[in-house]
Amino acid sequence: MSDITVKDFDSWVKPSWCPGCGDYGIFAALKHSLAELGVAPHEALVVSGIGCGSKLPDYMHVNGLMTIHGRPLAVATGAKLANHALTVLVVDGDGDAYGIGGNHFIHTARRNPDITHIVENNQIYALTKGQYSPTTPQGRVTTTSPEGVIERAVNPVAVAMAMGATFVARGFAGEPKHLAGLIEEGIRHPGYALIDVLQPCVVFNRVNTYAWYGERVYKLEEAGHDPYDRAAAQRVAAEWDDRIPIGVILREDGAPSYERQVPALNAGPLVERSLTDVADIGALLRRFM
Ligand SMILES: Cc1ncc(C[n+]2csc(CCOP(=O)(O)OP(=O)(O)O)c2C)c(N)n1
Ligand code: SF4
Ligand SMILES: [Mg+2]
Repeated sequence: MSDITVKDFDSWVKPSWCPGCGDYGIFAALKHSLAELGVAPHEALVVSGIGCGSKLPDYMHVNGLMTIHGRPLAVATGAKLANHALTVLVVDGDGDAYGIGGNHFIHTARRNPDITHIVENNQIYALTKGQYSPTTPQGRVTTTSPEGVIERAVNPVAVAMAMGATFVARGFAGEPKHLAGLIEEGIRHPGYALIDVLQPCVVFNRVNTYAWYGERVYKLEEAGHDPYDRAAAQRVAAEWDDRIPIGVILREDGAPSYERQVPALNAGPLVERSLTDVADIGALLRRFM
């Protein structure tokens, strides 16, 4: 039994999210899952991008890094390659993860580094005041789609599966206990784990509210879904509107993580090696001086 508690992750910086924002539920779930797993603040790294949700590392006592918009997965992959022992998480918004960071998203899913990716999916660009995002439903009126969004919405869980992801889940910010369980499973999974989180934005998304989700979400584990069955996972991933599944949609055990397969790291992660073991510093200096 670990003596790490949720309080260990408390910071003196108070969140500036709007009252009622779904990010509070996600924040609580994340702290709870780390405490439950006995991961101490110095053993975890939380990387974010830019957005309302991406402010999260600022509010938490943990190794935190707010990167640039759309790039947290690339930075997190570098950290994991350097230090395999670190529990690496990425927390960012739907615009960050699936829009500007969409290319990193699909390639990280197929690369399979041991990173847990929590996406605060409010279906809008909230920080910049209400432009439509890749997950905004087709036809929705926003500040940048006054006549309705033309494009079809991205289905992130289906995309992750198509790219070969080995752990794909969906949570709901209004069910933080359930979400904490999903985050725990994602952290335990030794590969890339996507946890797309339905996150009400009480200011810029007045349609997908707590009540709207509350009437629709159902738990996959209670419905007898088998996450090891890829065909069943594809069917579940296609469900939306009247019934929205939350829980582990797909998992695959035994696939090696990316960092375990990089030949240059056969002798161990960089943090465990001396600089002279990794490179001939003298030769490098002579070449570039
Ligand atoms: C390269 C770059 N392009 C655009 C922006 C402006 N920008 C900041 S946050 C953001 C959208 C954030 O949306 P999302 O990731 O969904 O986060 P949310 O605010 O909804 O939590 C944009 C477009 C930026 N900071 N950097
Ligand atoms: S604008 Fe929306 S996403 Fe941003 S803090 Fe407020 S409720 Fe949360
Ligand atoms: Mg968003």
